[in-house]
Amino acid sequence: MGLTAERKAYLEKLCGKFRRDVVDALYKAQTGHPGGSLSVCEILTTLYFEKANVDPQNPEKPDRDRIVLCKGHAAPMLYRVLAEKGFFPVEEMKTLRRLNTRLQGHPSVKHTPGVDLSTGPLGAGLSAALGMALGLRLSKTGARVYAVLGDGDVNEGMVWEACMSAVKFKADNLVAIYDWNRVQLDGKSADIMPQGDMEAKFSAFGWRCLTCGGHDIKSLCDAIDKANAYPDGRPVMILADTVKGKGVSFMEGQNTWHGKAISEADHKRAAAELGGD
Ligand SMILES: Cc1ncc(C[n+]2csc(CCOP(=O)(O)OP(=O)(O)O)c2C)c(N)n1
Ligand SMILES: [Mg+2]
Repeated sequence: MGLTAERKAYLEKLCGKFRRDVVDALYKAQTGHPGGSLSVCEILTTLYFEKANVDPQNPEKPDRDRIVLCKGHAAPMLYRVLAEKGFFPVEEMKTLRRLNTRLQGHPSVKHTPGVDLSTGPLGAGLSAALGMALGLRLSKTGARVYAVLGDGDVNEGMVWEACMSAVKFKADNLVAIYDWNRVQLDGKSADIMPQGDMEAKFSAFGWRCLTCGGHDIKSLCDAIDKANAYPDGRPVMILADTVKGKGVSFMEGQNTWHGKAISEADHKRAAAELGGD
């Protein structure tokens, strides 16, 4: 069934709440990554709440879809989405980045319910996701693997090795979503590593390439539906147009908000923009 207007409004409301809670958690922690977390909000919400086959009551079920947050530094948003979905209590967000927490600075498959792969080193996620996709194909469960990449991932040679291998092995149960905000840790992608025509590049590697609005839940749903509708032997790359720091005006598009502690004054400003309690 397509996305109803009610469901879309519900998911958008959730995203508003997630943004506020993540900013609050990062403020409390005085460490972590605001920009990339805010950027990936709708992508993760659409996957976990609308498109992926996951079950918090049975987090290890073998036929579940796998979701790999390759850009592991955006863990706070992943945790907030997982908590809302029911993998662990929302209250636990208070422990973000504290000693002995299950919610570490980067996702840990060993510690955090619902996490399918420990990530953080950029570039490694897509290769692991490909391995998962090939393994799942052997098990004939129909499970799919969604890998969420950032600009920093795409800079890494290993991603392009995975791109070639995924085509060679016809991994059409692998869907990569590129959170394409065009900003990295210390500047714009255009300055750090100019990307050129990404659609042409992934297509030339043999991927089926789609584009969508990365903050538009309907657009994300349509792209994921298209990706899954006609597996044709090719892996799928969804280029999702996003804004780093989305939702907080003074963070939007600013690499300076990649990984910076939020001051009391900035937290007040952000909270006023995001609303909520
Ligand atoms: C291999 C590797 N090199 C460097 C880093 C440090 N690092 C963490 S995040 C980041 C930039 C990531 O930018 P992007 O993927 O565009 O993330 P987003 O804009 O979505 O936050 C870098 C260089 C890392 N995690 N892994
Ligand atoms: Mg980026």
